[in-house]
Amino acid sequence: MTVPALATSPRPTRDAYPGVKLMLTGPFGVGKTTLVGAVSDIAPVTTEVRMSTPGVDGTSRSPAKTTTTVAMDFGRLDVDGVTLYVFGTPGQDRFWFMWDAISRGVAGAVVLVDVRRLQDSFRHVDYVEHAGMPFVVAVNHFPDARAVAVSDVREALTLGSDVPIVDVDARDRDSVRHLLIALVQHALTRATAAPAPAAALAVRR
Ligand SMILES: Nc1nc2c(ncn2[C@@H]2O[C@H](COP(=O)(O)OP(=O)(O)O)[C@@H](O)[C@H]2O)c(=O)[nH]1
Ligand SMILES: [Mg+2]
Repeated sequence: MTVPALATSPRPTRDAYPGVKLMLTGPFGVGKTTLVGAVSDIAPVTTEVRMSTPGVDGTSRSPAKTTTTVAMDFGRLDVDGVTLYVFGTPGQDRFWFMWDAISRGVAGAVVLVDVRRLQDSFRHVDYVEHAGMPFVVAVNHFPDARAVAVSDVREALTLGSDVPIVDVDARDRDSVRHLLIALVQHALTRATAAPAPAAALAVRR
């Protein structure tokens, strides 16, 4: 039996994808849902639910936080006629499998960090590094966080000198737009600097 709608729908291709897909990742409570909500031109899609057992996901730094993002956050914004799609990773470890789906086809990633617990972001940095995607590290400043030098963040996260580190206020639209533009510029710089892979050359011939 064939399902007509499925049988006739063209498969979406990369060329037909009318915008730039970006990934947003970072530990629980670092401000991902806040960031997407601040910057999105559309009502952000979020899968925020009340936590059944507060504390399970490491809420010690966000004791007032009573919700968690189950699957992902999604927002969309226009920057000079280019549409950016922002996909935030889920807050809970058991949804780790979603990361590969979210990371497919992304132009780059933001790793959001909290300087009070940089170690919580190690695996997020590891993930984007191993995936080989361009990324920027964004420091979300919480009121009781002490000022930390950019060089200390770079050293603590063992980041290469080419990885931009950007300050952000996840609640502020302009600040988040500035961050996402920095990411797109970084991705473009990397794309133009990198030699074209052999496979790509072969099909373009
Ligand atoms: N003061 C301050 N609070 C923030 C900031 N970003 C997020 N928050 C708060 O931190 C808590 C966790 O943010 P949330 O976006 O849910 O984190 P997520 O788990 O990464 O999605 C929420 O109560 C936010 O209101 C920020 O830049 N400054
Ligand atoms: Mg969230």
